Formats: sequence, structure tokens, C-alpha cells
Amino acid sequence: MLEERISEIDAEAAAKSVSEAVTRLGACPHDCPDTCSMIYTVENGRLIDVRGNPDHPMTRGALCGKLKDFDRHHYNPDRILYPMRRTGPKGSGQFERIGWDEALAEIHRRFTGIIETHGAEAILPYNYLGNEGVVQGLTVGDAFFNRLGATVAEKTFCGSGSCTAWLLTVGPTNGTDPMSFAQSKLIVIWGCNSVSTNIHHWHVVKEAQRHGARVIVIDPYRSRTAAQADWHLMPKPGTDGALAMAMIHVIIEEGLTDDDYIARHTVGFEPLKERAQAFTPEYAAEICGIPADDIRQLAREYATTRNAALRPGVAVERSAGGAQALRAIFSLPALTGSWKDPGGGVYQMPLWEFPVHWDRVCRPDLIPEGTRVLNVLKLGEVLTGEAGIEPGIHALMVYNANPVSNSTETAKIKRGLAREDLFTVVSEHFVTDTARYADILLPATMAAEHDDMMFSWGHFFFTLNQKAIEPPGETVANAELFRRLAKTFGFTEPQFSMSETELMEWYLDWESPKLGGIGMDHFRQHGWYRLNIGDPDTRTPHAEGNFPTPSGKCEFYSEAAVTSGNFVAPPFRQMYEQFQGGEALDPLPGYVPANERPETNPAQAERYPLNIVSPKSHGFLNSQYANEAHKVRAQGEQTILINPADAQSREIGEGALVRVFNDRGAFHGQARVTEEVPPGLVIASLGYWHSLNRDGAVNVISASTYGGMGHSPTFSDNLVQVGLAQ
Ligand SMILES: Nc1nc2c(c(=O)[nH]1)N[C@H]1C(S)=C(S)[C@@H](COP(=O)(O)OP(=O)(O)OC[C@H]3O[C@@H](n4cnc5c(=O)[nH]c(N)nc54)[C@H](O)[C@@H]3O)O[C@H]1N2
Ligand SMILES: Nc1nc2c(c(=O)[nH]1)N[C@H]1C(S)=C(S)[C@@H](COP(=O)(O)OP(=O)(O)OC[C@H]3O[C@@H](n4cnc5c(=O)[nH]c(N)nc54)[C@H](O)[C@@H]3O)O[C@H]1N2
Ligand code: SF4
Ligand SMILES: [Mo]
Repeated sequence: MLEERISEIDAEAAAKSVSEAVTRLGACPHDCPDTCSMIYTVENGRLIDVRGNPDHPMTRGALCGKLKDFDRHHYNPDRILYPMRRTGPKGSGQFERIGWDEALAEIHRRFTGIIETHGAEAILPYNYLGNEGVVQGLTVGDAFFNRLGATVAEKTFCGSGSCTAWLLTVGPTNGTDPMSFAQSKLIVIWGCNSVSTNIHHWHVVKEAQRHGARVIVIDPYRSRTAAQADWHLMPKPGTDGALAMAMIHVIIEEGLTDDDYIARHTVGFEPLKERAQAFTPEYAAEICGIPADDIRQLAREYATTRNAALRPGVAVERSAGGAQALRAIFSLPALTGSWKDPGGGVYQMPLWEFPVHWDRVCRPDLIPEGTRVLNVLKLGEVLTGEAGIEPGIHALMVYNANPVSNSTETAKIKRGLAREDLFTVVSEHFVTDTARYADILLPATMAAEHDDMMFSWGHFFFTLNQKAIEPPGETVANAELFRRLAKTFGFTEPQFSMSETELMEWYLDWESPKLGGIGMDHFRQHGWYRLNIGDPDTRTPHAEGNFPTPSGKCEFYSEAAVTSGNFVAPPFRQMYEQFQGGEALDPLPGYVPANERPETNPAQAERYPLNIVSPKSHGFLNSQYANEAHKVRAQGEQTILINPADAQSREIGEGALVRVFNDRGAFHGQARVTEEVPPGLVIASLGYWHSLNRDGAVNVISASTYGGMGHSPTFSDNLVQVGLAQ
């Protein structure tokens, strides 16, 4: 009796607390292909729970480990809550609180002075995808900086080489729906660590595997994903071009092509065949280190299994030959006709599918004619004056980005940021390695504290993020930051006074058939909308060709590669245009040797004999969360994975503190001696903060060289030496 009453009381209490709790629909703000739909629960104005939206077909109610206590992240006591001014030396991280009025007045005074003395191009905005929203993300400051006349930043950290390769081969198409992989019978995951970086797609892959699909992973080391594959092939980093060209060779040589598809829907088969002739499996085996018979088997399995899908990750582009390798990979499904099958083809970045008026978001019309463009991968050269540009950069504003952790040659960036005559503004959640150098530090909101609309580069859902709680302290959303800046500078374009909701209404292309006639109400009710582009179980966008290339066909041979030359696709060069007119490119896919490999650069390899690959860490999101003790505990400290042979010759034992270095810099980590990496390669994951780590972090050793196309980075194309730390 008593027990019954107690359980009644419990039920009443539970009902009461539920009635007091309010839920809002959220969207993960991170630069992650999954773009999860979330549910925020708020009680008495406090965010008490964040979970995955079970109604969402990709998210399926589950968030990744990084976000599972996202509510707690919002209440991290280290958050920047007020505008601040630097009081100590640059890099010291010493600041004092100031008011917003003071901060804005200071920015106005310094920017105006610089514009008068050096011109507005002496101001550089530096931003990336710390927040990925249509309203608060990559492009949030473009309209303001374009109006100001600042240098235009080209942002090619991620996916730019693959996008150029994709546009040249198949055009601005979205390719295969990641959900269609449920129909696949063979899945080749190429340079992607889905278990960590695309977990909700990995669920689809596992489902296909349970239904008999074979999962092949191509990765230079035994990643978490490779460990779960049915077959793991280990090319040397940056040699994928040779492997893919050899697959093409075998497919053609052994008559495994779909001749009808090739005849009707492709151009350039004959020159491709000729190019592929040299790439015998034996020849490719020498380059990429995969046995010739394995290459043959891979090609045969791929070409003879119906519903064979390719999932190249962003990592493939990160070497001199990465984009050329991707063009070879993107050519494969047209050779075998796999575009005809649901769950065939290639899953790339389907950004193009999202009906957004990017010209309204970025306002390229406001850019003064002839304004220069600088690439963010060159930040070190630009800030130290090495780049020799005129005018030099006298003011830098960083938002949604942490270049000291994530960019290249970061020791040089730090030297540049330490310049006394450089005025640096950083908008941030935390005092990151970059924020430590700010003259003015501005406090930014987190996802539950502002409204946004997310697109995705890993599925076809738009997802609404509703503000659930009031911003703490004096934090402001990025959109509000730029409203305030625009007002301070006297800019009167209506966009600069529009609210987040008004911006969403204005930015989305509601007339597009892809939005199926819905309006904002749909989002407020459901939180997400799957673009109206067909059922993933049956969808075959290129069964009948329909490639949006100049020829309307899949272009093995691209005339435009020669005539228009290299280019950076949107969204990396604002969202409005393709920058054309770079150097002429090879019209055909092929193998381009890496800049820094022992075979291709023996002089450098004499001093720095090991390649290094620096993939994403499982527990951090780029550099985010790497300042939270419980997240670092879960991820573990910076490790250097090294093969026993390489460890032995250097007298490095398991757990030893080692130093990784080249001419560009040095960092430290703990050795993990393991057969998971082949001899000649070391692995150090991205994300650790210099200020919290032993000394430096992986990008001190990264070259700022461009990869082959689209000004992609070369994070997988670096030589280092490893030794015991002193
Ligand atoms: N060695 C190596 N380097 C790499 C890579 C690699 O694989 N290896 N990967 C590259 C790739 S693919 C990428 S995408 C880049 C990522 O580079 P970044 O985009 O710089 O990465 P994040 O660490 O995700 O985010 C940067 C900062 O944005 C801040 N931020 C988040 N939300 C907001 C907001 O709403 N407002 C403001 N003002 N700030 C916010 C975060 O606190 C964080 O400090 O790194 C690249 N660097
Ligand atoms: N947990 C977690 N998830 C993330 C992120 C994160 O930081 N943490 N970041 C997000 C972002 S911004 C991005 S861009 C994506 C990236 O996601 P992914 O595309 O998966 O990128 P990485 O994890 O950098 O690298 C994937 C794999 O490629 C391999 N690789 C490196 N170089 C080569 C090469 O030359 N050839 C081949 N074949 N393989 C190579 C690496 O060994 C690694 O195992 O992940 C997103 N998701
Ligand atoms: S980081 Fe990626 S997997 Fe994790 S919750 Fe966000 S979108 Fe989902
Ligand atoms: Mo990325």
C-alpha cells in the first residue's frame, strides 16, 4: 500500500517536472557531416539535457560521445562571458573585462585608422566552420567585411580539392544519398574514418554489412573504421592516385566495363584507357605498397558487384596528388555503370543540394572591384610578412576558427600573431591558443543560446536550431556581433538589422521544388526537412547520365580543366562564384607524386624520414572539447603511433615521451608502439591545444603548400623525424 503511494508520488513528481520542463528543437552546430537533430530540455531557464532527436532518420535519437553532455559544455566555467581587452603580452592570455561599447569603439577606432593609413585591404577576416550554420556559420561576417572592403579570405581547409575534382568529373551534383548505402552490396570507404567522423553514416554501413554487404576500407593505417572492415588495404599516404588508376587499368583490361553506359554517358574513355595503360597492378604496387594481386582483387570485386558504393573521405585530398586521385575515384562508377544502381555511385559533399540564396548571405555585390583574395592556409606567411604582400595585414579578426591549432605552419602563425603592430580581434567561447593573442576578445554564444538553420555535408536534411536558453553573461551570437559591428560602422543595408528568423526567411530559397512548398512553420513543428529529391531506397540520380558538366556527361577527360584551369569551388571562396583562371590542369585523372615522401623527396627524407598523418581525433571536434578535462581523459593525451621497427631503431619504448619535428617546428607526444601503422609512417591526431599540451601540437610540422587542385591543404603530405624527448 505504502509502496503504491510512493510510486504514485514519484509519478506525480515526474509529471510535474516534465510539465515544468520545456523542450526546443536543436541542431548540432559542428563541422561534422552528421548534422544531428537534437532536443534541448530546459527547466527554469537552465539547459538540463540535450539528446538526439529519435524522429530524425539519420540521427535516430543518438548523439556522438563528444556531444552527449552538450548541456554541460554550455556551463563550462572557463567560458568567455564578457568582452575583454588584453593586459599582458600577446599570447599570455591575460585580459581584463570591458564593456561592449568600449570594445566596439576600440575596433572602430583601430580599423578606421588602419583603413586611412593602409587601406581596407590591410584588414583580414579569418573564419571557418567552428559553427556551421547558414546564419551563424562560415559566411556570417562576409557581408560586413565585403562592405568594409577588407581582403577577401579564401578558406580551403577541407573538401576544396575534392570539390574541384568532383565538379570537373561529374559537375555540381549531389551524388549518392548516404542513406542509399543501405542498398549497397559492396562499400569502399576510402580515406575516411567513419566510426569517428561520420558515425551516423557508419550505422547505415553496418546495416548494409548485416545484410551481406562487404565493407572495404582504404587507409594507410588501421583506423577504428579499418579495424571493423571486412578487408583493409593500406596504401602509403598520398599514393591513392596510383591505386585508383590501377583499378581503372584492371577494369578496362579485364573487360569489366559497362560499355553501353560509357558510350552514352561519358566523354574521354579512349584517352583515359591510354593513360591507365601504364598503371599495371605491379607498377602501382611499387608506388602505393599494396600487393598487385590485392589491387586486382579490389578492382574485380568493385566492378563485378552490383550496388557498389564509394565513400571517399576528406583526407584523400590532403596531398599533392590527392585531387587527381579523387578524379580517378570519381570516374570509377561511370566505368562500371554503378550509377545505375541504388546504393551505387559516390557519396560526396551534397552542399549543392541545399537551396540557399548564397548571394544574399555573402553579398559579393558589396566587394569593391579588384579587392584582393588571400588564402587562410597561408596565414603564417601573410602575418610575418614573408608573403611580401602590399599592403601587409594590420588587423585580423578571427571568428569560428582556431588557426593556431588547425591551420598550417603554426609556429609561424604564432610569430605573426605576436607582432605588436597587429590589431587582433577574436570572437570565441574559450581562450583558445589563438584567442590568447587577441587585443580584443569577444564572447560568443553556444548552440542552445541562438537560432540557426543548418545545412549538411553528410545528408539531405535541413535542420532548425532553436534558441532554448538566454545567452549567459554578455555573450552574443555571431549574427548579433555583425549587426553591432555594422551599426558601429554606420552600414545601413537592411540585412544588417535583420533578426535570425528574418535572415532564415530571406536566405532560404523557399520557391525551390527541393523545399516541397514548406515554410518556416514546418521547421518549427518538426525541426527538420528532408529535401524533396527522391526516396533513398530507389534513388539513382545518374542512371541516365544527367551530369551537370559542360558536356552533360561524366568527364573522364575535362576540357575545362585545361581551358579554365584550377579553381576554388564554393563554399570555400565565399558561396557565390567559382574562382576560375588558375593554372591549367591535367585534363585526365592520374597519379601525382606526393611532395614529401622518401621516394619523391629523398633529400628531405634524409633528415626527416617518416611520413606523418594527422587525422581527426575520436573525442574532439577539430580543436573543440580539447580544453575539457573529462573529454581529454576520454580521448587520452596526444599519442604518436609508431611501428615497432621505427621505434626500435630509435630506442623508443611503449609510452616514451617523444619529440616529432621537421624544419617547421616540433611537438611532443607519447609513443604508442603498434603494428597498426606500417613502417615509415607515424600518426598523431588533431585537436590538442598548445597551451594545454606538453609543447606545441601537430600542425607546427604541417606545410602550407597547396595540394594539386582547389588550393587544398597537404596535411597528409609531410615528412618528420621522431626521437626520444630530451
Ligand atoms: N593536421 C591537420 N590539420 C587540420 C585537419 C587535419 O585533419 N589535420 N583538418 C582540417 C579541417 S578538415 C578543418 S575543417 C579545420 C577546422 O578548423 P576550425 O574551423 O578552426 O576548427 P574548430 O576547432 O572546429 O573551430 C574553431 C573555433 O570556433 C569556435 N566557435 C565555435 N562556435 C562558434 C560560434 O558560434 N562563434 C564563434 N565566434 N566561435 C565559435 C570554437 O570555440 C573553436 O575554437 O582544421 C583543418 N586542420
Ligand atoms: N570525432 C570527430 N569527428 C569529426 C571531426 C573531428 O575532429 N572529430 N572533424 C569533422 C571534419 S571538419 C571533417 S573534415 C571530417 C573528416 O573526416 P575524415 O574524412 O574521416 O578525415 P580524417 O579523420 O582526417 O581522416 C580519415 C582517414 O583518412 C586516412 N588518410 C589520411 N591521409 C590519407 C591518404 O593520403 N590516403 C588515404 N587513402 N587515406 C588517408 C587517415 O589515416 C584517417 O584514418 O570529420 C568530421 N568529424
Ligand atoms: S558532432 Fe557530429 S555526430 Fe556528434 S552530435 Fe554533432 S553532428 Fe552528431
Ligand atoms: Mo573539415
